[in-house]
Amino acid sequence: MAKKPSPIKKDVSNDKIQALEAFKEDSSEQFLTTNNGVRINDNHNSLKVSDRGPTLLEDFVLREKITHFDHERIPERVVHARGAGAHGIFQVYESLEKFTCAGFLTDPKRETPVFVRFSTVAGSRGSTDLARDVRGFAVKFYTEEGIFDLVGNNIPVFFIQDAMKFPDLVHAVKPEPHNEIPQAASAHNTFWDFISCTPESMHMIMWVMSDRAIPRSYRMMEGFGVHTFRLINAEGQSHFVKFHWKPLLGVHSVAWDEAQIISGRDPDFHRRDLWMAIENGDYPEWELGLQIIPEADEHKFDFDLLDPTKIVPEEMVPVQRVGRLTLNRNPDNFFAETEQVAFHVGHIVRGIDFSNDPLLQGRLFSYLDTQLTRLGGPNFMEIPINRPLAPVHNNQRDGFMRQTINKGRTAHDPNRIGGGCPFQAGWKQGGFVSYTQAVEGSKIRARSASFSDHFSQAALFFNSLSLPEKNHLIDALRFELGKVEIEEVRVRMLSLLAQVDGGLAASVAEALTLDVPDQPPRPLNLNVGADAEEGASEPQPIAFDPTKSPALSQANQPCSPETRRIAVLVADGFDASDVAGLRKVAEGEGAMVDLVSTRVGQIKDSSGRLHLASFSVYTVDSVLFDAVYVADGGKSVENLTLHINAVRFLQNAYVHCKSIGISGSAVQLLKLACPRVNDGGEAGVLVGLKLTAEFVGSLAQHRYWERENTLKPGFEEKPDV
Ligand code: HDD
Repeated sequence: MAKKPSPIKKDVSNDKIQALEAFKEDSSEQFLTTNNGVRINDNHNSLKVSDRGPTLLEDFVLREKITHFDHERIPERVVHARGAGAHGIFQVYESLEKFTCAGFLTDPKRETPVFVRFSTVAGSRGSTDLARDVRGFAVKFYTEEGIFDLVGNNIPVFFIQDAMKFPDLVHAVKPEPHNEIPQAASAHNTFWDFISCTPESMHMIMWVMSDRAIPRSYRMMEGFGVHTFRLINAEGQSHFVKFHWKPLLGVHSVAWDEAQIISGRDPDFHRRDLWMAIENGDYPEWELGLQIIPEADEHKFDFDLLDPTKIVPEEMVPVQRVGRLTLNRNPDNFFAETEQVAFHVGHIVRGIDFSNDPLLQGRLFSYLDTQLTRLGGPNFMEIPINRPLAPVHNNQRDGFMRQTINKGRTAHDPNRIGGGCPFQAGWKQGGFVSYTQAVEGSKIRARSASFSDHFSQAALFFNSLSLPEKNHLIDALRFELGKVEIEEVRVRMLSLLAQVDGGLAASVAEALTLDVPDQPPRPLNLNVGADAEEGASEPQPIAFDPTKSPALSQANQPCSPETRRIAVLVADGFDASDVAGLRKVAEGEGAMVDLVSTRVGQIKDSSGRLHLASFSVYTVDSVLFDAVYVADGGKSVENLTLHINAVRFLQNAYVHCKSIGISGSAVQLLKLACPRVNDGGEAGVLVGLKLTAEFVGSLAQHRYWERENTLKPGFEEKPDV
């Protein structure tokens, strides 16, 4: 199963591209027209009675233009409003027919077109990409047997166990209702009030406070289907499955301070990064991973497979990499494609089926329902980006903006007039048949006791992190709870954190000048209905599992200099041969080099030759790059030292633990920017001459987090209290 076919060819023209082509409009060398196709003679002046007189109601050109403009906006998504999308293809390595009959997972020759949309959850459409937040990772497969949407996130668990709580969760994290503050941030009272009353969210909170919530790039995120699904083979047999996306570039994150600066410098950082990578031909790639669990093993875990706040640790059930997703084409039009794309967990194809996860079951209602408001009616599936490639035949008719012209006089089933068409399809004819599962029980509002351990996997996650990652998580909690004004909420959170890890709770408490309560008050158990019997859903004893899962730490991720951006600081008088040497090595390794100077435009090297600086220290900051190299050249360096922005550029790169190359005389700038660094350098700071190869090599580590110890006192790993 692990065998890979030869790399997928990059510029596939596929059926979906052809299908979209029919709807595209290109106005080059065309006359301007009204929507009726009438050529417009003056697009600048409305029709008036004399040139200073009133405008005439008759002006159909003006009225059409303004009317259309007045209605250009549609409601943004209630969550995941901010996003970016791209087209691509998916191809399975080897047939998975043992487990599923889905064509796109059984035919290794088939290239299935996909559209992927990445998003943040809480912010509005215009909010920053770098908010601390979960990232949506939604994949639409246009398979030959219909559309399959894998509507996942970059975090494998969720805040809540039952869809019933979703509106409350979202109301809590969104800006507070009285003053609509803050935008795209969870660091506020209502969010933490909700969380402090919701112990089931503690595992998710660990992930959201970790570096996973501030990715370096969409291209460097894992994706997860979250819920347990089913795979169904041609014999109708079922296996449970967890879906994963594994980025070939590895999982990497920025620093929180950096994220906040990026939010000001370039709120479109992730969107731009995805766009540029595809334009440059650096197509982002992920492998589809499956954790397959035989039905017979359903109850062999110490958690419930139906509980969306739990992972199946990769060390328990390995992730088999079964295929590859390549994003190779940017949309032509953001609104038509990325904004109008409608994902739905209920878009499923034969060979895949649902589990009884109560969160998933609620989602099955929500996604279809939301599109009716967002896209204005039941015909949203006819919008080009949402149309399946598989032919559509049914008796659904009419509604707002109907595109299809259905022929014939029958729109009912059964019928004799239309010859009984369209027919139902049996299983052997490719019909979708829901998996036959025996179900028995009383009608009750309840949650299974097997869902009640809220802390073991939160602890597993925390324990599995490297020391810098733990520090980042603690700092994130200090930041978030530091913004909470209500002491009771902070104290309740400390109680919950203490049940994850005593050292963690103590470190957070220190920054809040609070004590961790000795006897954590029993968390308000809002899982229980008002009439439930006292103690009826008392949590199970907490089975603390100290085992580490190395797969959870980003410290164990692949990394390479590929597609990384190096800022080369130069000013008039720089040493061009130094920069040329760096460029050669860097580009050879797949990295990108940009000259950043004290102004944009032409600058002179030491021999008077002109070079183009695309950026200046006044238009960008080092937060927008992966590494900084300060080129040699006495005059150039002296010039840079006069600009506080150049000094801060280098200082930020140091503070954010990036690779730094200091060539020859550039040490003067280093001394100014980072007085604490000695000439011998330190982790990730290379000082000297002819160190280009070493410097480019150092990019492969992504970050030198150990430098953080020089910036402030850090977290010490202590035994649990
Ligand atoms: Fe959701 C959008 C992912 C729980 C209701 N969700 C949405 C998107 C993603 C997710 C990636 C954006 C899709 C796009 O790019 O257009 N949602 C998740 C995951 C969840 C989850 C991984 C838990 C495992 N969601 C969830 C629940 C509900 C919703 C429990 C409601 C009961 N989600 C929605 C929604 C959205 C949505 C309101 C907003 C816009 C849309 O659907 O199309 O229906």
